[in-house]
Amino acid sequence: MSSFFEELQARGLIYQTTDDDTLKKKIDEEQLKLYIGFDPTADSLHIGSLVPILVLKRFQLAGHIPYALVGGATGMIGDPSFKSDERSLNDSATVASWTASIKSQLEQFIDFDAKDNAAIIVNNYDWLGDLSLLDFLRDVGKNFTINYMMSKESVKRRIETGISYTEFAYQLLQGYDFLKLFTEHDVKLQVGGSDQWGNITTGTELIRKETGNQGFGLTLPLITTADGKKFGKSEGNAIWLDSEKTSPYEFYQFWLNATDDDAIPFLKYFTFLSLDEIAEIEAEFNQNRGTRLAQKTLAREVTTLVHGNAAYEQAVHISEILFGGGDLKNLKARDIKIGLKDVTSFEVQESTPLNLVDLLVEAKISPSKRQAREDITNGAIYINGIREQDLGYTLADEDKIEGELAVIRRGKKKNWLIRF
Ligand code: 545
Repeated sequence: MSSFFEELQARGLIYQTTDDDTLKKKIDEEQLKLYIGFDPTADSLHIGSLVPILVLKRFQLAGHIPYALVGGATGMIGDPSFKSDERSLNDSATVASWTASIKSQLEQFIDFDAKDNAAIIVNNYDWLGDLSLLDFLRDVGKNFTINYMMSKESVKRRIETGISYTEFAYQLLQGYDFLKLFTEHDVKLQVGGSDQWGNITTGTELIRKETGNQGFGLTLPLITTADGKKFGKSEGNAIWLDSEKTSPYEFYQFWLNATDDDAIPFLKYFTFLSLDEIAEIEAEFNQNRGTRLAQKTLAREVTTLVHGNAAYEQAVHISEILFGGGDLKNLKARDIKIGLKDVTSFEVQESTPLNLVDLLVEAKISPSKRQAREDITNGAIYINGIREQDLGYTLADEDKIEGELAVIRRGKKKNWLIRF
């Protein structure tokens, strides 16, 4: 594909721009500096930030210079955009520590050593931190009417429920950042999710008023799923980029569980496979969706991007052990629970007998004592992946993975999760 702008369009990554034609020309013909901002609202980014992060990388691969802005200052205020309630303020030590974590996460994705277009990371605390209130009101605030600020979708939505003056002023801080980066770094384009449109256009407006020049904005679509479920959650939990908060196995499983309808668009948004490669995968996948080729490719590509190849291989290995057989002892209880979330689980009570024959009956793994004995002698029973043929076997502490659970398998496929 000759044009990078067209490639972004073909991937479904462009939701809205301030000026399609001029921007397309700039993106395709010049080396542009562009930025995306991330507020430290938690100690880690989650997959809701992945499309924007990868877009920074896409621009870099196309030769442009990406700026990642961490909102050390704006994180102390809270963006009201598309939030139905007022946020509670975080204290400055917390925000400072989250700023550091977010910064180091962003650093994994973009290249700070690229020869002609090294990425740059900035923190808006460096200029907003000691901007005086009087200067702010005179230099920034004077450019906007309350009417203009209230016309933003993000503010309008909150008029009924209420919005503090603090959050109301947020758009001016983000606008000021864009002006600052525009005048001092020649950053001409701000990118963000579609929820950021109002804040981005406050910036282009401020740039126009203060400098008479044109800044550009581009928004990305918010990712939705074909079945209308909220994207980015699994069993109600956010999928974080930090492997301590969401294990690489859980992360891998999340992508593997994408529906058939989501898998192809997700390949376009979340991977660097070319559109031609994706078209080939789609054709093959449509021949036989049972292969789950699209989901497997997606899970491989995104897990490798975020956690590296070794973590991806380990995730595949965990699946093989869980579903293909093998010793489960070295797996994490958490990963086992995720992998086996759909299997029947049995809660061990004080009164539950732990000798194998009785436990098989109690947990309804074998229908009767007679059958239980037969299953054991026939070699059909596995504890944590290891065959157990001793009729007198009693489950002991060493069978409890992290003291919490054991997996009993009967026959080739059927698993039970025994919870202690
Ligand atoms: C601050 C100052 C600027 C420019 C931008 C900002 C941040 C912006 C904002 N963005 C969102 C965000 O989420 C928290 C990240 C997790 C720790 O609030 N006002 O910071 C998200 N953003 C990426 C995309 C977004 C947006 O980081 O723009 O749309 C999500 O896809 O919600 O000068």
